[in-house]
Amino acid sequence: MTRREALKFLIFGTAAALPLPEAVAQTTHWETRGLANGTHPFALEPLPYGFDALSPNIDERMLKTHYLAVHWGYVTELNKSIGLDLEFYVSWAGTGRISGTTNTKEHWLETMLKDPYSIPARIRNAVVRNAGGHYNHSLFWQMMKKDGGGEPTGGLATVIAQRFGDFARFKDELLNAALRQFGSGWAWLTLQGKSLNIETTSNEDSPLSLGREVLLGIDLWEHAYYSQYQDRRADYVNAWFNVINWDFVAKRYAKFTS
Ligand code: MN3
Repeated sequence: MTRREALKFLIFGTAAALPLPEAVAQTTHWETRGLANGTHPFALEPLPYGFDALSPNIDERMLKTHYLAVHWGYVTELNKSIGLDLEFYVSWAGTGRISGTTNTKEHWLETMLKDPYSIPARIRNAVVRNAGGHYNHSLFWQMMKKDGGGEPTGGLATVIAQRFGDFARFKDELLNAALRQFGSGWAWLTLQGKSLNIETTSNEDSPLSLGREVLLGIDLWEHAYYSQYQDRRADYVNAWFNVINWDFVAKRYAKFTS
């Protein structure tokens, strides 16, 4: 299935014939020097829930398009741009760094974002842009869940209260940052050392490139909310708070601080 066919499918297709995400990922054909189909390093990982799981906060059609068209596009373009420099690709493949587990690929993705100058100059911009898109969206799906929301507990709740006063103030601050972000981008709760911060990035820029770790983030591109919320970005952000997967956020906090 080509991207054009997938898009056509999203618009005109029926639920019964919906392709599996894995199938979409496997049919992400790309042609480049020396690399056969099927050897592309990155794939669209399955969503951890169904397309209707976040409804009504994030409706099925919007999530489907976001995942199958937007995220898939980043993965496809990331593979294509990496494939334009066979030496760069082989430098990872040759040492076995991409032949193993998903973790290994995650490590590669993180390395590219933390140290963009490790990427050959002529493919750097395209790789960083699409690696950011892939990384941000891969986390975004996991940061949400069916029947999520509420407030964090345990150590994460304590540091949020210490840093922001209380959960309500934290929520206000994140909402305000999201509203102030001009144009496409993301609002984040990040970790720098042991310090929590709310910040925003433009386009698909990753906090990793600024030396931070990501705990939580919200996609502020219009494709993430416009079809359901139009220009009511605040309504979207408030609804998103109802689907946050705080367990996932707490695990990330523990991973980076323990
Ligand atoms: Mn997006």
